[in-house]
Amino acid sequence: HSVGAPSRLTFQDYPGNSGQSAAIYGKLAHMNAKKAGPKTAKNAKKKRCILILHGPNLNLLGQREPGIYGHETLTDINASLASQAKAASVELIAFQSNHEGDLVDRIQAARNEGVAFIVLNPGGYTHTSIALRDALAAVAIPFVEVHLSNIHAREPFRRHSYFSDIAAGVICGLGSHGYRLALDFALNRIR
Ligand code: CA2
Repeated sequence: HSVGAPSRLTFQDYPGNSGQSAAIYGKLAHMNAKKAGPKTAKNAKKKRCILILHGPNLNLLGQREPGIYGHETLTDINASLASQAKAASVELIAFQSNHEGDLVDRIQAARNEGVAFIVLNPGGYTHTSIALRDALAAVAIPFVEVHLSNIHAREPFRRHSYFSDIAAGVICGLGSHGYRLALDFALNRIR
């Protein structure tokens, strides 16, 4: 990853349904195509992808406080998530920023990019950011909130999150495995 810059981890098209439902989908698509005429940009199937969003200081992973946050770097985690998404033929976008406004911009942009699901570790903004919460509520893209550490077993100020009540779910305390579980959930949800 690079701080402040999005990294496209995979570029594969979302394949849509598979097996029996693919056959049904194909048939319906064919019937609709007859009625609607040739495919236009408007009715073309939109690509769906998953956005992994990392908040402030998570660029330091693996370099400091391994006792709390583990030994893996953010690059390691993103690479692992990328291969997980690739195996499911889904495109993944990973973005980390130390700046609240950049994270808000990234969430707003997601609406126009076919992002179907967000996996979010808001970092320290978990406990402070109404702006990030408002952005997620505005785009109405479902998300899972992930924390490496168990925020309920630490200082009292970490117990409150501005995101948990509007999240599809919350995972905390499972280290980097939490991201993989969240992505697994997201991959199943958008199928
Ligand atoms: O446990 C988590 O994932 C947190 O979201 C991490 C945030 C913290 O403010 C939240 O309460 C819980 C902090 C991220 C800081 O990451 C560092 C990584 C390595 C070294 C120092 C900080």
